[in-house]
Amino acid sequence: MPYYQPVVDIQTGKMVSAEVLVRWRKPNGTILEPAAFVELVETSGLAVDLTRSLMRRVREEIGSAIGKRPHVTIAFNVAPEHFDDALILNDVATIFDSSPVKLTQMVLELTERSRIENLSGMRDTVAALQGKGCKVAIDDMGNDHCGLTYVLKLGVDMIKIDKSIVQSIDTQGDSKTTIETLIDLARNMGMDLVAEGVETFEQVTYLRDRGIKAAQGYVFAPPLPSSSFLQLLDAMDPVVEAAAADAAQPAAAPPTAEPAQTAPARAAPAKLAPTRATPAQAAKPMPANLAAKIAAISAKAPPARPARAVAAG
Ligand code: G
Ligand code: MN
Repeated sequence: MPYYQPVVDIQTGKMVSAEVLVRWRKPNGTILEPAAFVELVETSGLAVDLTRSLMRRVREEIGSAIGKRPHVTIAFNVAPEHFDDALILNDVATIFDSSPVKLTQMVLELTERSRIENLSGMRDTVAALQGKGCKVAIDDMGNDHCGLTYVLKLGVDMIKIDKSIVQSIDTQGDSKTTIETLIDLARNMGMDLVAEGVETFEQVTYLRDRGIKAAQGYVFAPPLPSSSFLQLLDAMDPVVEAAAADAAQPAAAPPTAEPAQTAPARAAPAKLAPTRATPAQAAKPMPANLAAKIAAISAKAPPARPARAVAAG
């Protein structure tokens, strides 16, 4: 079943994306983390089917909410073999074509745990996906398996910095070197960077100070089931319907409000997809704590009492 982890713009506090992560609920109700079954899924050749069925579930669960927010993307983990013969392109197009979600809202994360055999074939698939407006990311960059070759040769749009690098920012000097190198690389190649596994406010500050725009991790939110994720999305990014806005009273604004110190708002309001959403949706009571927490962390001062002062400049 899909879980959704928000990706936050740490310069503005907005939600920019959600990564779809699989959780396996056993009949007895316990939830298995992917680490416990990813290897099984990959070695048994089920990865392609698993991604496909996740995509369908995601379309049903959050397709309408995502469709109303064209500036928010959905990221899927995709196994290398799913890039063979442009299979993934076919799947994305078939599954999302007649849904509210646009292909420009798709991010496909190449999770590379085994060596990629057909680099030029993969490169063609990446280009074909980009031709349809999808973005392609290299996942887990900086961990033991993920090589520079893929970044240099595949022409991807985005690098996701592995959580092991982010988590050792505070303790290992070479992590900082790795991050700075990735920042240079991304800048030179015109790619976006997303930091994964961000767990502390100090890490957010470090990443933001170096100009990294997007981050995800437990400091913001864990992967959430669709109901919580949708509430959070509404709290962080309420959709104001044209018709509903006329009728709505000012008091109907969500209680979580804007983060106090939000940086400049998006230049132009994002185009809203035509939609039939109920006005109630924008006014629903939210998991105020989570949205407020994210707003606080994304603002430039620590959420509660600072453990230590944030260095000025
Ligand atoms: O490899 P990939 O980046 O696709 O997987 C992300 C994994 O990391 C998920 O299993 C998710 O639950 C986990 N995760 C997400 N945020 C954090 C975090 O802040 N810390 C740690 N340790 N794991 C995280
Ligand atoms: Mn991933």
